[in-house]
Amino acid sequence: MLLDRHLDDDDLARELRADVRAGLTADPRWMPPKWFYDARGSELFEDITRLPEYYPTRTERALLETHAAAIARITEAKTLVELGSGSSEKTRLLLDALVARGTLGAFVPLDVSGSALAAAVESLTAAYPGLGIRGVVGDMTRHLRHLPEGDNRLVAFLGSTIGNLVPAERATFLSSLRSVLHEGEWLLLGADLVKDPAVLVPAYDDAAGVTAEFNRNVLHVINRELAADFDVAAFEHVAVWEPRHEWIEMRLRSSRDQVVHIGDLELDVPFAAGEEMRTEISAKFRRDGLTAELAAAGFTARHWWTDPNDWFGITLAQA
Ligand code: AVJ
Repeated sequence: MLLDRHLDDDDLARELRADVRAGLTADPRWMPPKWFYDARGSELFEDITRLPEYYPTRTERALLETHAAAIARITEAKTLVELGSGSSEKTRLLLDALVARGTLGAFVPLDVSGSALAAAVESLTAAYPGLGIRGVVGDMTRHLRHLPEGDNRLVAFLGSTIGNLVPAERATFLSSLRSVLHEGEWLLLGADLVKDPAVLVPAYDDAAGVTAEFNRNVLHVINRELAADFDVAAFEHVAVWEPRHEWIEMRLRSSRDQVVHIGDLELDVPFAAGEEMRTEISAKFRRDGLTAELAAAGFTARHWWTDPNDWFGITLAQA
């Protein structure tokens, strides 16, 4: 099994402690969304992608089904790199198109989760015996310089994961990605678009309550990893559209006055009744804004594909 590890469980444990200490002592309190995704959280996210209200995954998949052949023809990529690959399901559409085009020799998925990556590398190695597949365990905001060299690489960053970053973080991320690419190499970026809040908000506050469970899962993670005693049922799921920033904000609202003890940090965290902790931002984009952000980082947007509703966009940009 080919896996390069730049992050191990100790690194992740240290990062979680630092994030919990910083976020839970801040005003207002916050937690970064990366801690949603333990095994249970990853399962809940997979469930979210199948909810009737959650349109992004199926909309992006349909776009890739329609346009993967064009992406292969335009890029003629020899290496496909996927950032935050997770289960790599949508990746297969790109792999199939690039294999059919006859240019692809290698696939490099990068993810923070070593276990998810190992499973993906194993099943993809069986499905694509002709490809060199090498997983990189790492954080896409810190380990881009460890991506293998290759000529004519295509970096796929799908699912609108970029929406978890605030604008300044996006600028830093896109510039550092640009700096590891050679002129002419490619970025395929999937981005959820600004739309009616009557469509957006239910996508983050579904009727079945799956997103609420996903949101509260971060409290289970902190309880388990840091010997904390969050009463998970005493936190309510909140999803709001912030028009000023054009992002969805997920929060957890304390339903009563309570003090949470974080055992491993010897930290007591008071929550007032109604107090909200931010757990995720999910920014929504406009074509012009994205093109400008890409240009500021040194990318030229070459192609843009969207669905008939203009709900989700895929842009192909060149370094
Ligand atoms: C995986 C970050 C793209 O923001 O839509 C889904 C995560 N959060 N429902 C998103 C998520 C709540 C998702 N991303």
